[in-house]
Amino acid sequence: MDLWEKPLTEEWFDPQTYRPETRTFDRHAVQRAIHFLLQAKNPVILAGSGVHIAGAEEHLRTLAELLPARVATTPRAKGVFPEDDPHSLGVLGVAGHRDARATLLGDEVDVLLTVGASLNETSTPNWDPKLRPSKALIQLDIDADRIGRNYPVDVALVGDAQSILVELVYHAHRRIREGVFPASQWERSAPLLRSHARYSDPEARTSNAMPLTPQRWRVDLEEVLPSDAVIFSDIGGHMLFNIHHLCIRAGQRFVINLGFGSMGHGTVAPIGAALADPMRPVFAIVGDGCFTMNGMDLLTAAEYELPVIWIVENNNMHGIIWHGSRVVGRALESVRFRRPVEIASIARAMGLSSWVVDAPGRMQDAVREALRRGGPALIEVRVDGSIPPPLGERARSLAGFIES
Ligand SMILES: Cc1ncc(C[n+]2csc(CCOP(=O)(O)OP(=O)(O)O)c2C)c(N)n1
Ligand SMILES: [Mg+2]
Repeated sequence: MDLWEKPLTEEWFDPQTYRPETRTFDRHAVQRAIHFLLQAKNPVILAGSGVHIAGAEEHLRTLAELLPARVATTPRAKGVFPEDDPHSLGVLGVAGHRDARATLLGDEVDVLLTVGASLNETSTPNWDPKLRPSKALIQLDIDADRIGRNYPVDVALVGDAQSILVELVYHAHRRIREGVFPASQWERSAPLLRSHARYSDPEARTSNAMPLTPQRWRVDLEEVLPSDAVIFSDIGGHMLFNIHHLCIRAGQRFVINLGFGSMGHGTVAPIGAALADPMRPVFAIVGDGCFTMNGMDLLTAAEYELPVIWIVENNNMHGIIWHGSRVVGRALESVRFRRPVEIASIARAMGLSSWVVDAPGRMQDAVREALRRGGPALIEVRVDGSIPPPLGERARSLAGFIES
């Protein structure tokens, strides 16, 4: 105690004095990158979470429109480029979209620019060699040590994503003024699909089935998600459904903690977000497994009347483990709950407004009412747990590991 109570006489240093920010750029590298990008017939940008950290969303859009380039994001960066934009390929990697996969792993792409993406296992479909473009790979990263680590690069752009995108746009404009015409052919290709057909299971998105499909209520939710919403996802099958089936638009933000992927981040972190940015509507989409591991933290939100809206997808199981184990070959029955938990009642006992949604077309009213009331709220969605999340290639590749 006496130690803790002692006044400190330490001198504190401004972080800038010992952790300088990498805002510089290499002009020659920028010029080379623009040379390749303006010559590219099918330029593609793969945007990672560095775009968000640098606050470079607008700069990314400017460059993409200028060329034009088609843009995919990593799962973690979902939404840094608006997914309803005509140039959006969606997400590449775990639970990602057909357009991103077909384009980035196809043979059309001649120049690929990656921005703030570490090119890890989940975002590169297991370091697929087909990700390499035919003419040039341009890798932009603030950490020089990441460059060329997983794919050989033709142009390395070391630095902050915003600073370098500003330079890329500046130099592209200059070259265009000098008479160079961008060679991009994308405008002549068939436009990308934007309706339900864009997704891997379009029927489930419009299904009126009961029990409710995990896809359908997410489509319902999109109708009422505010244009500046921050949406947290926890870890599990619900995360895969979130990555695949929510369309994140300009102004919205999607957050997942894919680092160590610990259950609970998506349940608890939104409390911090609501404290940090009280003007933005904060949502959390979490599974019943994550919720029952960490849900007591809702008391903090109740205590401080923080307007977080939790949507708990209740499938009575650790769905990703059950479905994943079936793909790998042996269903783990122990991860299904024998007794269903009434999540909405837990929330009510803690002083939150709560609703149960168990039918198509009902999510909208629950969300509108939660937003109108303004305090912490929880919506329990009861879904058909037998519908597998979009595990896709990842499950097959994990299955491969086990066999070998
Ligand atoms: C702390 C922690 N324990 C275990 C895991 C492994 N794990 C990942 S997802 C998951 C189950 C998630 O269940 P739920 O929240 O109900 O999501 P669902 O898959 O059903 O959508 C488990 C056990 C983990 N990621 N973190
Ligand atoms: Mg579950």
